[in-house]
Amino acid sequence: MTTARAHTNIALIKYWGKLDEALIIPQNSSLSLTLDHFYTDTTVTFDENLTADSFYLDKKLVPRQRTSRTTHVLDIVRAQSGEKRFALVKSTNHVPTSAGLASSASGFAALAAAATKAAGLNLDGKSLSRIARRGSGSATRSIFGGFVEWHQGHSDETSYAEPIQEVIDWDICMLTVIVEKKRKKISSRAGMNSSVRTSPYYDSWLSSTGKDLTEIKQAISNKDLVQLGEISEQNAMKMHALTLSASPSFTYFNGDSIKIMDYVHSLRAKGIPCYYTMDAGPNVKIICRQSDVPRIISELSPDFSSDQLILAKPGSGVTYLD
Ligand code: 2P0
Repeated sequence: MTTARAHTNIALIKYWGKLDEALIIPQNSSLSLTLDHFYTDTTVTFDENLTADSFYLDKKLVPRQRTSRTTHVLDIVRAQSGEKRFALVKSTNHVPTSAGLASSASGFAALAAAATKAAGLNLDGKSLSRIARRGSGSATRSIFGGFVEWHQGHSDETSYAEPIQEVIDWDICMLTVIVEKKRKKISSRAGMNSSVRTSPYYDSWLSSTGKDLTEIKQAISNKDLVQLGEISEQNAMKMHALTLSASPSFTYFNGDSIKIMDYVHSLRAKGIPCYYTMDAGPNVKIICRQSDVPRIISELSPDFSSDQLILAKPGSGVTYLD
């Protein structure tokens, strides 16, 4: 029996589209910040008395038809380790599930870490990230803490994550504004597939994202919040332009998302460096200095209550709890 904890991550340079759907090889490299506040704890026990894998999420048994990705990752672990038994998997999510806060990232990273160790494997972070990737692309990056790059690669061996700056000794955080907790209407998987197939701007996205990645790594190395924020915000909006330009068009924004973007613009006009990013859901993450958070919260307070605002600081990579 092994328990692992993995934190979620938010991409600053987004992953949005697959080259290989089965192996989850992305169309571009991406880069994220792992966050301390949102995480998943997963316990895996291989047991000879089980006749199938069984998966409990937040103490509820998940129906078999919704566990195919979990079983897929367990099958990969069994093939690598020689473990023959089925597994009991118990996960507790400290992330609002499916609210665009990447619970699949922490979920599959924790599963990869717990299942490999329970099966007797002792893998390094790079190998663990490749297994997490097979469950969900964004999980690749949640194996490590701090700023993490997922190298696109072109095969299972070459598509993996690597830490860029694990210990962050400068002032950066994300203020998450929760405007919706419900399951999203269009999954990331379906949304990115549609964007790749139908957006006339997809090639431009790919060519400009490489430049964004190079420049943001420079900003991280210089500990330059302004440059990092500008690149992140623009990269996020380019990703969302792919959904708007898909056929049929769709969007993850809602009215509150736009309202928060307006607030961020006016805060910047008042001299506070803050920037927004969004994923496959309407919640907005504001990249800013922790020292500016009280001011930002007070500016947002006419429209957003304190229980909608969650401060997330840079988080650590996978850890084992036993
Ligand atoms: C990211 N997102 O880089 C991007 C930006 C959402 C927006 O990765 O199909 O759940 O399981 O590989 O990882 C969310 O997609 O998709 C995601 P799959 P995943 O974080």
